[in-house]
Amino acid sequence: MDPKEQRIKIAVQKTGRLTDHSLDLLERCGLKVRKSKDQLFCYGENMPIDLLLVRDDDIPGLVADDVCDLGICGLNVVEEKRLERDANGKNALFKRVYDLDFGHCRLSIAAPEGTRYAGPKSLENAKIATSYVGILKQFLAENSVSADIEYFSGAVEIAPKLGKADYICDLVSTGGTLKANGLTEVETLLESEAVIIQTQVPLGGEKQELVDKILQRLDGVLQVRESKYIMLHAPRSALAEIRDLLPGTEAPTVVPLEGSSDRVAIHAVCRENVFWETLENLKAAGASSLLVLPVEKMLA
Ligand code: PRT
Ligand code: ZN
Repeated sequence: MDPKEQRIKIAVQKTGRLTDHSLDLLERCGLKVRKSKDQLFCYGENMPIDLLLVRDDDIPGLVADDVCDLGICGLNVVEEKRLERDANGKNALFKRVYDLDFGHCRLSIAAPEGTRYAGPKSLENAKIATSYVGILKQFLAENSVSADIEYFSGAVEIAPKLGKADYICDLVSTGGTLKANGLTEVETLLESEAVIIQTQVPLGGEKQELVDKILQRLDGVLQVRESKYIMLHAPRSALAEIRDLLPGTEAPTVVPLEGSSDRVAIHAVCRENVFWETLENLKAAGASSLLVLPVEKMLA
């Protein structure tokens, strides 16, 4: 390795809900990594980008302390760590630069079913169990409510059953865990998804160029995920109607069909998924020979 080579370090969750998606996205951006035995450090073989595999809670700190240039983790963790640093009089030193549209969940307050909840004032003097002390404190302060916060590092949902809390404040995705524990959501504090954070320390020309390139490739990767290439034949007279039926299409290509004065071939990239209903509506509008193909790569 050239010692002067500028390499980017990205912190990624080692094992957890975000790991596969994060690694898959980076791979789709063209990165090939060599996994080392201890799996803590992955050397980028074809790009000057290395990965550090760590616990998600450590990611904002690693970026803030300039150990890593970028990090991928949940907005819930990013916000909590920012508030934690704030409370300790430290600057955040990391900024959110990209939303990744996976790892969706929300940080919510939940109460045992049957609890009468009439807005934040119902939390006055209540005991609330959470691992998200910073975000919860901020919510209570914004609503001028004073409550007892009980810190739980895990299994927050069992706190009411154990008699340790009246409410919980935890992440919810399908709501299954709450239901299984006889709890119901009463308030959402934060809508979260996986995001990329970057150090606030200026990276310097070469490194910043590389970061910009990765973010541009991510744009392409995220766009093609939903995109489909659609081909069909249709009467020229139905063009306007067909165009309106194609989801998320800008300018379709229209080509005359050999031996037919009336029918044309239409090719278009649809930026949204194409469902069976769309195909059935296109057919009803006069389309035939419908073909929908996945899009592999896209660069705007
Ligand atoms: O070991 P490490 O510290 O790295 O991992 P971790 O155990 O802290 O995190 P992990 O892997 O569980 O989650 C990583 C990130 O995924 C979180 O910080 C969120 O940004 C995101 N995420 C998305 C979730 C969920 N959905 C989720 N449902 N994180 C946790 N949950 C838990 C929640 O805490 C609750 O226990 O799942 C349960 C609720 O799920 P539902 O579907 O029953 O509502
Ligand atoms: Zn964690």
